Amino acid sequence: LPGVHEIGVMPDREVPWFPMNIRDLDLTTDTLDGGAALINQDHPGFSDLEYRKRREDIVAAAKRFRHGDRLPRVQYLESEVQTWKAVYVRLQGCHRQWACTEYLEMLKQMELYCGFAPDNIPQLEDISDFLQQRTGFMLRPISGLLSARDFLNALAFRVFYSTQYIRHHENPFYTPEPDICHELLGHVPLFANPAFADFSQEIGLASLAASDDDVARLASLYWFTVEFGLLKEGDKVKAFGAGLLSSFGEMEWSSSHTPSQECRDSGSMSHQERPVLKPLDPAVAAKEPYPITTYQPVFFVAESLTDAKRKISTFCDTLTRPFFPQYDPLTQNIVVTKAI
Ligand code: HBI
Ligand code: FE
Repeated sequence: LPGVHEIGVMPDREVPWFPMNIRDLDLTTDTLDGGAALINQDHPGFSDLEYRKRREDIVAAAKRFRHGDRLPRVQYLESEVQTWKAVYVRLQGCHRQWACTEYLEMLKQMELYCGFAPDNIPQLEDISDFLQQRTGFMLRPISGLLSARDFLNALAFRVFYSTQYIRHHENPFYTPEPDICHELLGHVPLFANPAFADFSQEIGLASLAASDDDVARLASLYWFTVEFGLLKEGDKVKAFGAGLLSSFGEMEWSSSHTPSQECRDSGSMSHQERPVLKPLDPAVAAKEPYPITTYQPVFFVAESLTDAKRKISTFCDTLTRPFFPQYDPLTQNIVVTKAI
């Protein structure tokens, strides 16, 4: 195997296949829906043939992509920019109130260097170049939802899969699947933060050759941190999870222990119920059930992003595998340094 060094005793157990070099990610881009991009009858764009055709074009470029290629640039349509703008403007007020400082500072920089603006949908290529200079993270275009294993495995290489199409214009504030608004306004800014980048990669490394049960645990941990994580800032609780940062409804709900008039959207949440906030404990988060189509009943609160990094790192060390993989950024190989 390329990249395997210093194996004392070869593991005699079979482990699930995993990418050993960053190029191997070219082999794991099969999406769960076989590339139809999850348009089913519930999807707002289901019966809009023009929308479907447009998505197919954008998705086709993602499918042709191979490691080392330039990231496809999309010439977005005026109607797509309008959808983006509606989301961008709607989120700005909520971010000021509920986004963590690290996110706000990075969004400002991305406005300066990556073309983030209400009237412009930024290009993955520009963002990826920026992230590589900050934390070594890079973006890779993808046509839709991957398996949790394939998705998490890429994080070991500091690669984040990003969709490039946009939600249907009829409903700018709802999407049943990831889209460019969720990726860019939710995920991307924090990958420029070193602690965040590090723990994302740790989850990725822990997922390589992991058992199906451990992949499910890591997907759950990912969900409660990268997607829906909260952190403390003084006496306030702020959002760092992308599912929160890209949805004013979720942000409002997660912070409904401190109700606000400004971002309240009447009827968007049940007023009797409040979410439960728990201190971040990865072992607990890894087992916590979560709904994917309704607001989250439970959130985990980290002390800070470095606190999350420390706790996630400790947790990942508790998962047992026949070997211990590390990433060598010089060769872009996974290196197995210790047989256990
Ligand atoms: N695939 N493209 C894509 N984007 C995601 O955010 C994503 C995924 N597959 C699986 C997944 N997320 C979740 O299972 C995470 O919890 C890993
Ligand atoms: Fe996401």
